[in-house]
Amino acid sequence: MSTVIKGGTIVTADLSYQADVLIEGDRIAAIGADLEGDTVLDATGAYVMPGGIDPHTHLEMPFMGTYSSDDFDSGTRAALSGGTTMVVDFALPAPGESLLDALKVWDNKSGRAHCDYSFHMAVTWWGPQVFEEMKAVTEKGINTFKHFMAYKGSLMVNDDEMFASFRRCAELGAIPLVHAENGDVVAELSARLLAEGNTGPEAHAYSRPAQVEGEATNRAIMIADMAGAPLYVVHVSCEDAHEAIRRAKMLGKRVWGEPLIQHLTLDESEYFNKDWNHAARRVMSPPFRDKRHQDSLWAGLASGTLSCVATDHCAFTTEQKRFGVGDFTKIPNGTGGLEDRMPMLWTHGVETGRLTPSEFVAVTSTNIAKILNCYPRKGAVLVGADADLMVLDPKKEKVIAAATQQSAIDYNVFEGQRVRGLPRYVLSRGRVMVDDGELKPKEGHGQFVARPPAGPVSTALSTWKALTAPRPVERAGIPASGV
Ligand code: DUC
Ligand code: ZN
Ligand code: ZN
Ligand code: ZN
Repeated sequence: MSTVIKGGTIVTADLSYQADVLIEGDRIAAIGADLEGDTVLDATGAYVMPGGIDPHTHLEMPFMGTYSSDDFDSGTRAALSGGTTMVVDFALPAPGESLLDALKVWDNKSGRAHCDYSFHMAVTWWGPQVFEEMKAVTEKGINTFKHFMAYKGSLMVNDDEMFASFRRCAELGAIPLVHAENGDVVAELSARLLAEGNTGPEAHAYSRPAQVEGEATNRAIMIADMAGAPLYVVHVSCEDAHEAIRRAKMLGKRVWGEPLIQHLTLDESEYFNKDWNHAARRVMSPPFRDKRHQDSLWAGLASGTLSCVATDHCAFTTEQKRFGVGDFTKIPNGTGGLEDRMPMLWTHGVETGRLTPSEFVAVTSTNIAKILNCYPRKGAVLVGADADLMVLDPKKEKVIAAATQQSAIDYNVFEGQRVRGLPRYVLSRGRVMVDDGELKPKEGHGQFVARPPAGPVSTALSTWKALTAPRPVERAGIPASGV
């Protein structure tokens, strides 16, 4: 059985050109003119691009006393219907829990996936067991370790733990990820706001100003530099964090930043909506910011100082959000977006001229595959690559509505937005999952994508070398002890 996508314009992160794509089994078999196949998908007037990769999701995650409401079934259906063909979810050991045990839990849950997936591993505590298990985790094809600098008292790791873990990452050729917010300051501000009677969702935004993110981003970059590790900063939401990343990049450090589609398109005014439910449904960390920060994020995507667009998809129902009535710190943090990331970015990015179609492909797919080390199996339209493809129709449009979404929650933070650039076809390893706009899911079709360490980390410009080099006294033949 072969399939040919005919008559479209192929768009990659590098270039656009007219060609047909022939798929045999789960791979791309040929790219060229006048190809023939058993099944023909008409891509006339449309763009053929690598399926989206969402590098940041939380499906069925235990968090803040509940579980996020999209699992690998509804979550990956949502992904596919929006043109995303791979998700990278976070295996989350509770503090004290074995990393390998957590991985088994995530392995089980992901059996329902409709599209391919991979995992990051969260480091939520530190000790000899974690040090040992990190190696075993990389051997299972996971080369990314996430650190929460916020959520004091639960998931947060301190600087000494982060430094030790980053050094371990460097040794293993793995990449540390950070959720960069100063958890101590957030805890202080939250307690003070509550004591002053500020209990509503808008206080969530006051408790996490841009400075807490800027400070933590700077700190993580410096710690990574001292550890000789690269760094991937998730959900960069503000100029303060972006500035730190820009500066690090200019100094030759391997630091990547990931803004979310929510921060690019929604702003802090959402928290001042008089409807408590409306505001609480948009509570996530970091919170939405003002236009100045949004402009900075868009500029970062265009200039390349920010690399990937994700969702941090972590969906809670209104009923779950209402756990926080009377105390904003109990509103489960998280919003959805998996289904909407690609059309929202196309509409607000490409249609406005902020991004070119190739930049769109880069930040939704190719850059992510390269950084996370699954390129060119994923993120590419190349012979031999997995046939994870989207045929994007720039004229096809809809109005986003919870009533018609795949996600299991009862609202959508983008409700009412008119978007264009919807998928005409989506293929996951050769199987047509969206057929002429209609989702044809297949539970269990998704496979784990191994992403082993890419090899020794380049520490070219890192201060780690200087820190570990012989000291002046040792070079002079005097023992370091001075004796
Ligand atoms: N932020 C959220 O809003 N939800 C999940 C975890 C996170 O860091
Ligand atoms: Zn986070
Ligand atoms: Zn509303
Ligand atoms: Zn997250």
